[in-house]
Amino acid sequence: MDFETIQFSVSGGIARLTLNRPEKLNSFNVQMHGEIARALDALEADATARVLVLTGAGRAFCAGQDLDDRAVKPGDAAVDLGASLENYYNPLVRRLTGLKMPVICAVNGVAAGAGANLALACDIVIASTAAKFIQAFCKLGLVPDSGGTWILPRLVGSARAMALSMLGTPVSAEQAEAWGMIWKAVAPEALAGEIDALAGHFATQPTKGLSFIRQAIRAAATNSLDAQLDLERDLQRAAGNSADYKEGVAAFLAKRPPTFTGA
Ligand code: LHQ
Repeated sequence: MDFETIQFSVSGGIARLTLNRPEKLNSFNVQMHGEIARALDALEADATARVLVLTGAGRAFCAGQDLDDRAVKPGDAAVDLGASLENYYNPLVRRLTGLKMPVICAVNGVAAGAGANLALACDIVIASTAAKFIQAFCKLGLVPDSGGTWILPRLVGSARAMALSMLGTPVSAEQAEAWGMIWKAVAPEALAGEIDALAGHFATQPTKGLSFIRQAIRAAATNSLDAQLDLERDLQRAAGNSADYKEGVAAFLAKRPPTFTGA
């Protein structure tokens, strides 16, 4: 596929989407949103893909919205930032969180604004110790978006979410790990190896069961215990009908490694 602002590939069950505007710290413009949407269309249509890895090219992960983009730059014409969220960021977060496979984020460098919250919307976030997370919105008179006001308090609690959002204080990768904001912080030179190992693992795992797990954990943020018990029953029923469940049990009883197909 011909992309300019991203790189996208699927190989060996692993889909990789790399934000690729390094000179602008991989900030989002309309073209990049369009190209990501096309890549996600291709991903959803690709039955071989079993895990998505999201990362950034160059020294940054993503600096959020490109503040130089005509679609969001205050000028003579009125700009509707709500429309920008409605048309681009909200669909992106909805699609990423709704994918039927694990989504890993390799935060290779600074993640600011919508870039920070895009990373936090992923299932497993591993960050280089060269990275930091910045809720930069308050410095522009804006509100954290891309799900930031929803996910951040759930990850780090209201007190930290409020201060980080109102002050825009950078959070180091190590601090983010200590606070439970991300899964792990690793040395910059270890990031690619960690991500490859994790993606390679997921490419051989029961994809359907994993997608039910992410669905259940995400639903738990708003469900009552009663509703969650019902959801677990429904998802377990569906998981129990999967080929991978049969294979997992058969492999266990035969004392051999399972061969999961993702079905
Ligand atoms: C950039 C950007 C950038 C353009 C670095 N845009 N050029 C949603 C809906 C609609 C509208 C509004 O927003 C949103 C959501 C949002 O994401 S709002 C938040 C937008 N993002 C920010 O406010 C972050 C702005 N960037 C920064 O604060 C810094 O660049 C960080 C802390 C990310 C990195 O700092 P440094 O490592 O010191 O790099 P730098 O500032 O020197 O940036 C390098 C270049 O990248 C520089 O260009 P230049 O031509 O001077 O080399 C920057 O202008 C450019 N750049 N972020 N968002």
